Amino acid sequence: MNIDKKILSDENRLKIKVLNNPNVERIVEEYVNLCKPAKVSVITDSFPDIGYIRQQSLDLGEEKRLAMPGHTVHFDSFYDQGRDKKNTCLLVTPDMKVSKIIDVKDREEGLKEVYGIMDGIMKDKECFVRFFCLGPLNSRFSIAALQITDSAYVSHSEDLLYRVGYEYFKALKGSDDFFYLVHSAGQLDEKNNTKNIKDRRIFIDVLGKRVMTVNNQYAGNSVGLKKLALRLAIHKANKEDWLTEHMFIMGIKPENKGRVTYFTGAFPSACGKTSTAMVPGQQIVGDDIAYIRHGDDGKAYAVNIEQGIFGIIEDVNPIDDPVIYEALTTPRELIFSNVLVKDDKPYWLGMGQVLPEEGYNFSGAWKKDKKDDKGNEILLAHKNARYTIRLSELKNVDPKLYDPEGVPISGIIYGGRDSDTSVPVYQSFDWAHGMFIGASLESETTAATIGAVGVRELSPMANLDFLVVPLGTYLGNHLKFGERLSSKPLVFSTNYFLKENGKFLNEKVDKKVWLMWMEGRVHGEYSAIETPIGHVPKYEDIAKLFIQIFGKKYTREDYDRQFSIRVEKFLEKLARVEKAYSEEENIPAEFYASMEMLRNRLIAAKEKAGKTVIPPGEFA
Ligand code: SPV
Ligand code: MN
Repeated sequence: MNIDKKILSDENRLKIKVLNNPNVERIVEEYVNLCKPAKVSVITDSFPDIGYIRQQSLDLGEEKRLAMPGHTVHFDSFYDQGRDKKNTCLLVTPDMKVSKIIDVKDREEGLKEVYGIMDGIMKDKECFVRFFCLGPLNSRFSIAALQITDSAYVSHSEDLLYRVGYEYFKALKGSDDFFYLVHSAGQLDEKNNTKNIKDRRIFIDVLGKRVMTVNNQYAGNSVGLKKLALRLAIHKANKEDWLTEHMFIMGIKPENKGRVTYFTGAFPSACGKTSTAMVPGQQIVGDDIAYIRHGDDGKAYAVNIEQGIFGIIEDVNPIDDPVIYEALTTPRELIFSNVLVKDDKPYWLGMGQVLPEEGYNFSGAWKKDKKDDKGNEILLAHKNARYTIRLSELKNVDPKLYDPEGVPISGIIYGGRDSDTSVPVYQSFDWAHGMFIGASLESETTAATIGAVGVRELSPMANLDFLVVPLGTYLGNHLKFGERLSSKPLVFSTNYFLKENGKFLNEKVDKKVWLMWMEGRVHGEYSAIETPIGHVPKYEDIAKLFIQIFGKKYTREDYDRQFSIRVEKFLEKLARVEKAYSEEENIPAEFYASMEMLRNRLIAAKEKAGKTVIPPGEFA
């Protein structure tokens, strides 16, 4: 490798040499010589190497120790508190087909631009070279990933979130069958925050199986293995007939039935995905990204490509998220980000206790009523403040997290932030209608991405932000994937956010009832009402579940208010979806067939009932 010995020591050089992989050598050489760090550290799977990263996160000031053993805190820059959609784009060549809804840039131009920014970007900094495995080791699902970063925090986060893969790279036997992710937080200010935020770029180059991301720190932008590798995997899956999804994986375990039924669920960011997977009494496999493949038995199998959670901390409290709350308040290795710190203790919004009126947060020293330059109030902690933790630290981790075969999927859930249209839970008529439900998923934007919140947007399969293939290709692949399964997962829709007169119609914990109903449906334990939108639960079944689970009375009025079919609202939604898809090409015919079927059923129901809000009982 043509890298100066002062920068790459013999010891570090040897760690690369023994991988026997000319592709790795070429990539490391290229980016080290471009980014010009003062020093390169190559990190293997060894305990001392990983301990070194943990220590560097502290020594470099990217993390600070908190009072509780193992806990640290990291702050991202004030302007880098969510995924930066504006500066994220897919690099395309003139012959590449993509959707209008995907942000693209000419590949040649983009590479020139980002190489320009990367030239010398690691000046005086240390560069970490890391090897990971996306998915369990020794699994047909898994993909190797090489990470180059100058952030010890990014590297430390990846140790919590991913499986180490130095040994896995040796098994590649020199092939280039891996993704690579190059990151630099850029030059930092006295608060250890990116100085050149205006030069923030996240360029996805599927042709080179790589992502270059610079001048950022927020994990959704910087941690290559998370949302950046997700995009590369979507590209790969769509060429190879499997699925890469923005989905949790969980085992649902009804009481006294002696069984675990695995579900996946796609929810846009900050819409209850993690908290669903963490419902007390259930088992979590993963909360964010699933690879799904066909099994020999005709079922779909899924693995979590991660082994940790980068979760939203707001509203994690002993009532709503008891398992996570306990994990976050006891000694173990974990990283808080963008919370408030006072006397070396972390605080966040909705934690269920009296909060301090001053402390230190992502804006620096903070006092209640502090305002930003524009006069807007700066909250105690950012609404997208997070925690990073290994799943193995949680009591409810599923024993199959590391199973190379994955888990068999019996149900798929789609859920968005919808205040006025859909019911809390229903089931699709069939796989194609399920695809339509996923493809027409809408949600109101949240603090997980930079920009306005509360704007209703289409997000097919909650994966729109990460799509790098035409929407028609993606949906077609999804449809075909299911058609080939002899035992198809049932497909459901949930909505936790239904409101009336500005108030939520459900408690957060109600989702456990919906989960149990869906699980029961898989086992043929509940019949349902066929309504124009799909199969809706019967009042008696839901009322019984409320009693069983919470000892709580669930009235027929509650049911009618929550489960009535809002015909006009659904028709409006179909019109929005149709418009959003009108500029897309090659959308599967089944999508439009489902849309027409729904529209006709809704209109017929309205005419028959003579009203636009119809209680489900009227369809029974
Ligand atoms: C999400 O926003 O969907 C997340 C967090 O899971 S991020 O890493 O920012 O993508
Ligand atoms: Mn996510």
